[in-house]
Amino acid sequence: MATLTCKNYFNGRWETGVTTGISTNPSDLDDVVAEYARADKNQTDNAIRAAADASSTWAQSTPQRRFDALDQIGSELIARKDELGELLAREEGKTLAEAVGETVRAGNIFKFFAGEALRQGGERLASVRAGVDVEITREPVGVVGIIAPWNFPLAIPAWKIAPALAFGNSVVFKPAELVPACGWALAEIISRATLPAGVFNLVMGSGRQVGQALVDSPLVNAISFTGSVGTGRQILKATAERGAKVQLEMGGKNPLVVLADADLELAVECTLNGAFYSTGQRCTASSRIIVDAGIHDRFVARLRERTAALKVGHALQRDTQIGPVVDDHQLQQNLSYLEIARDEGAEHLVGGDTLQRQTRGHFMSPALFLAQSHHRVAREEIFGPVACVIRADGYEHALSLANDTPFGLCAGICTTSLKYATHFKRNAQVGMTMVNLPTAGVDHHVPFGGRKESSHGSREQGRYAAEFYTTVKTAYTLA
Ligand code: TXE
Repeated sequence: MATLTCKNYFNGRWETGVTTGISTNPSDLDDVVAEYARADKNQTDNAIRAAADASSTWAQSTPQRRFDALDQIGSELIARKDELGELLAREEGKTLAEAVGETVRAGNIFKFFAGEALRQGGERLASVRAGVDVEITREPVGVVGIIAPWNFPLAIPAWKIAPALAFGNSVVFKPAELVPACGWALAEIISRATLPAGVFNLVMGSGRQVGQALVDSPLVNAISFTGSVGTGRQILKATAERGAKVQLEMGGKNPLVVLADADLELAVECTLNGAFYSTGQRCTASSRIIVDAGIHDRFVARLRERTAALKVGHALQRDTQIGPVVDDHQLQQNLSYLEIARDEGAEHLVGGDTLQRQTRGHFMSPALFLAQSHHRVAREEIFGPVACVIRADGYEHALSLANDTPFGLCAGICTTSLKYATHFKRNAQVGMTMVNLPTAGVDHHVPFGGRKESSHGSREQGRYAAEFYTTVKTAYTLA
């Protein structure tokens, strides 16, 4: 397949970088997906200045103008879903079906926020003082720095860029180094939406140079980040020091509780999807399967059988269910957790082998362990196709195991009991709960985010995105 040449986009122009990098196909390491421009701190600062210069023009643009731009971007993403989905599957390694689905989701997100641009409203109240009116309105924050991970290279940038633009902010977008072609393809579509020069900028390069420059720049008013807990914490410190607004989406170690009264096949299906689809590389993946003793042995036998039957292979092959691990570093991290699990006494049930396929790729069979809640494999985010089953004695025990984690993104339960489903929804210490559904797989028009170490700041997506991408003004008038 052809290698794409991907430039950066600053101030309405396509620019080469200071150096060039490559991205490779994790299903076929001999396939170079892209040669991309890598910016340094200087170039990033130039892009930030362009965004700052353009911000007042865009802040004053009409809602119709913003609607038209975002709607056009959304429509093009959806119209080109097959081609962009193929690029995404080729560069990131999720299956073609998942990648096409992600592309459509990204398009729908732009269309949702096109509508939000038109719906922006405020409040008007009578003052407590006679003859005074009070108006509460939302204004743009200014320049938003967007730092994205590799695992959803279209959807995550979409759910940050779309609200930023809808609410009148200018954007400097830094994609992850593993997926520059996806970032560039999205930027290329945005570049044709007739935004004023500088309103949207793409800067590819390293976290240390480009990411850090965004985090440190006094011209960047807000940072929206998704990635690892370690990087998120550094960004939190740096932005706190200079008083910038910040929103962080980080790790997860999401539980799926299976009660004795659950529909066995449905529970197994939810587990396979949540734990292993997208190669387990989702922050909402369920890697702790907490199973009541009443169903434990039947569930484990069926889950083991279904896990062993999953088809691992090239992301672009139609019958592949589990694509490759994204890169060698992530593969080694996954494999190291298998060692850790065995050393700590977890019982290995199936999988965890590196696999040879027709092309050279980072293929690994999904791994399943019987573990205890204190095992590292049951506590730390692995971010690969590795899940553990933990035995529970009844609902109360299962709930306390589910909440026994520093993370709090998503939690699921499989049960036919309304009583337990309702109690779980109210008492799981997370931002999102699922009943009889996989923990991964969320709608694009409602809030996304978690508690504890998973998230920091206000929610992403849906109407709640306005909290981050706007600042509130209260205006008093003597009538
Ligand atoms: O994340 P990083 P990586 C977890 C997952 C994975 C691990 C490492 O466990 O194995 O993180 O992935 C930019 N200042 N998740 O290396 O380093 C970086 O260039 C500013 C979970 O991809 O956090 C990239 O664009 N930016 C997560 C982005 O931050 C910096 C999704 C994320 O990179 C920077 C992804 C710095 N100092 C990874 N250093 C989830 N749960 O969804 C790096 N970056």
